[in-house]
Amino acid sequence: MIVAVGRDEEKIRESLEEMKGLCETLRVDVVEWLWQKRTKPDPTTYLGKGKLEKLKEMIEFCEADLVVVDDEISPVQSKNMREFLDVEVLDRTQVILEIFARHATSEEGKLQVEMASLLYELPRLVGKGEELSRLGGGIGTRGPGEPLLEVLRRHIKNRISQLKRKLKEIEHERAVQRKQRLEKKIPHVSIVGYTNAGKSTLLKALTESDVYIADKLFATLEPVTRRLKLRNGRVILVSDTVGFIRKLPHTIVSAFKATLEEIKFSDVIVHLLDASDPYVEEKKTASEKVLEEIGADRIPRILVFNKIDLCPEERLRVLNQKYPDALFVSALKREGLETLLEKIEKVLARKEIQETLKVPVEKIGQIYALRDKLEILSEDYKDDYVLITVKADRKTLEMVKGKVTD
Ligand SMILES: Nc1nc2c(ncn2[C@@H]2O[C@H](COP(=O)(O)OP(=O)(O)OP(=O)(O)O)[C@@H](O)[C@H]2O)c(=O)[nH]1
Ligand SMILES: [Mg+2]
Repeated sequence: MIVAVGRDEEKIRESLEEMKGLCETLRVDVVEWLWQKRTKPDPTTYLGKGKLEKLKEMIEFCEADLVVVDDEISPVQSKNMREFLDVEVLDRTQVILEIFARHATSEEGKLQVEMASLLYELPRLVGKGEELSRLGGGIGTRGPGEPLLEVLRRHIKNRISQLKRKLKEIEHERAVQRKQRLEKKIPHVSIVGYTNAGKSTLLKALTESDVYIADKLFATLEPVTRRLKLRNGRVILVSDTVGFIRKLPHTIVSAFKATLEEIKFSDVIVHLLDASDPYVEEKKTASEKVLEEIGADRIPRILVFNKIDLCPEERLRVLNQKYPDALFVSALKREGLETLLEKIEKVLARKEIQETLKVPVEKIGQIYALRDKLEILSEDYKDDYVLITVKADRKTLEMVKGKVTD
């Protein structure tokens, strides 16, 4: 059973459908949903009294054993609902956390998920006093007269600090790698977008590499980076990252800070959207919000509609009219990828400048060796030097000049 409250029927329906998808990802069968039109949820029971009774009847009728609330609910609401309905109650954040927990494979991913869960749990311990006293001791380090709740809170806090330290270390490693990357001047493109937009499929298609793809939500939790050679010979890095979702719980944003922040260091962002999704525009807005939240909203962005193979002409025409700068691709059928690569090339090139250098003949080899970082536009051989016009970003150009000019 999924329940929700809100004012706008259209919005609720859309969000409920998404929650259904989230549940299915967890292999939870959704038998029914119920929603209530009201400005704000009831502070103690989420749904109003009448609706709650109706929900209880429905649960008995369908023999449901789980209620999922499409919102983040308070400990009190959760406790009251559980007691009244006599079934397990999960909220939106818990469902997303559970998906993340099942999909995390790397050490970092697992630590981040644990961190997010604990951040969620901590302020919720209060409502759990009774359950805890039923659990009894068992934690073992309770000081004299220290209430069990306090012990648990202390344990969670300690674990959070421990996780923070570990994640800091990983973050540090990342920063080192990033520094090396920045020093090597390899341009970096991040593919971002709503979960299930096809980000991993696009990365795979662009780089012809093996990337995990699945028709489930949040299939990718850890960023994957691959090298790609553009047609002008330049090498770039392309990453795919954790998908966005509306109402992305802040405990997740905070725990996945390092992962999400990688996006901030890209030179170009490819914002991928599923053109066949009727809610594509809401998802676009939700993703833009996340980009803003992580401070990545000023990076040059290319809007790309994916899955055009699933769309009728008419729909593509409408989208094209509305978003004249957007590109249209099918990552699965590998359509439109050339145009996308050209566009990436162009956007990267905007940051570059060109200059004509006077290079002694014996040093020209050094310029050729840097071909994956710069573009040679023309060469004019004179007696003992070459006039060569190259295009690169300012720093590479400085570095080249230092090396090859007298
Ligand atoms: N028809 C069609 N399906 C596509 C296309 N691109 C991706 N898909 C399918 O969409 C589903 C999701 O693809 P992924 O690449 O895993 O999506 P993602 O954005 O990485 O998703 P998360 O990692 O879960 O956020 C898969 O079933 C893909 O096969 C496309 O161009 N056309
Ligand atoms: Mg993915």
